[in-house]
Amino acid sequence: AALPFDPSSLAGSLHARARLVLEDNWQGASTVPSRSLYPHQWSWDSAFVAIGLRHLSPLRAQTELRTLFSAQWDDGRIPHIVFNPAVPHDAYFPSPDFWRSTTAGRPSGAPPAVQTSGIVQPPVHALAVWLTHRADPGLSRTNGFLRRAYPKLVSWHNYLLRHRDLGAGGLVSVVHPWEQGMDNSPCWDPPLSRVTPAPAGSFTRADLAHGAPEDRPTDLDYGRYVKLAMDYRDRGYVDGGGEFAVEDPAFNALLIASEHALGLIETELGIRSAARHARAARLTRALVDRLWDERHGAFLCRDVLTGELIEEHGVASLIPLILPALDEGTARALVGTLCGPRFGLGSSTRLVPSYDLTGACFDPHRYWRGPAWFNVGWLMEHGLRLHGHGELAAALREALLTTAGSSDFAEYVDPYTGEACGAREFSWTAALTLDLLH
Ligand code: 9WN
Repeated sequence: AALPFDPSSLAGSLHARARLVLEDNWQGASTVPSRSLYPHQWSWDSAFVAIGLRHLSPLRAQTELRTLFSAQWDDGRIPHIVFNPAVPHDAYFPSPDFWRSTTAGRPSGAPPAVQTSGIVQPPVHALAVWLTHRADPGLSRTNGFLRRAYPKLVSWHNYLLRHRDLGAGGLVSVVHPWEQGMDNSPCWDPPLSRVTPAPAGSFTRADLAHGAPEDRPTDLDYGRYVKLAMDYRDRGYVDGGGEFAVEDPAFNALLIASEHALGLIETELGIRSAARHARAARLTRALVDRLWDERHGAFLCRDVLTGELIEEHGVASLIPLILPALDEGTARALVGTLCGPRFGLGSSTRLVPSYDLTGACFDPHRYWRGPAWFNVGWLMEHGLRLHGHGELAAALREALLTTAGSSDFAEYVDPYTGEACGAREFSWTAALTLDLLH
């Protein structure tokens, strides 16, 4: 009889290469996104990494997440960066002395023993915890992984829902473009245009030592990122009152998906989960009520400070396709947009661009203004399968795997040609490749 296919048995295979990337980027208790460009632990990167790592070592995936959770603040926030004290300060900007999480009276209950940033990233963690638990439920029961992660996830989601509903409409706002994770998306251009940038000479970027300037955000973008982060820090990381607050469809959709995962975790732990699923349903309704744009068949971002929807189509507008409770009409419209001229899937592109191909700001190489990213592709592949578009999902999966291999696990790629951009041997590209192979 034929043996079951074991992808790891092929030396030099995509599986073996992806595994090597994760081994090289492992620091002993967590994984760096890239050894050159991002030499610390990042929040949503670690969640995606755990999703792949669980196929190699469920214990290591658990450790990845536990390390991140040990940097959680008393108010529940999970910081977007956990700094490695062994890495020189000038290796990444902004460094710990910019964020000052352990000084200035431990703002908002930042942990005393580890240095972190003060902003957050998309809440993919409950999903990652649930999938990591499922990879080896026996181990997780024996070492209490799920039981110990649960209260941390609850307080993380409560932080977002209690402190970040800045638009008072039941959704979470991000207060910095880095929080949403798609740093220089053209969706941020209108709200950012109101922010006076920090003077160019007042900080030194470290990213340009490792990345081509035409693939990265501009100096003007950075000036504004710095100004917003400094103001937040100087307010003691207290929410409300800042110059930037945006309700984003991807951030909120990931929160909803993670609320459902938290419901599954509760059932597994013998805790009633009805309230959790009801909250996810409420959030889904708020997402549709506040951000759905019928005319374009896409979700949009809402600028909370003006109350206006932002008329730019970043790929975040499609990510709610991952939600099982999305009604079929909305899901169909999203798939239409994904395959239409703005994103071109299956006609002009084989991967999902990060921004509208027809948009005035489209640039196939500049970071989140056009290139295709693998975490986005992975999410869209799931969404397509979930809503019954198996053929499209299979073609996207194939394209993601081929391009991950040919680009040496690039951070992002030209959505037309698959040409590698940014860092190579990027952790979530390798991790999600492994997940797609299993
Ligand atoms: C700022 C680590 C992170 C990702 C983000 C990506 C990029 C950082 C940067 O790298 O952002 O957080 O310095 O550009 O945009 O999504 O988590 O991989």
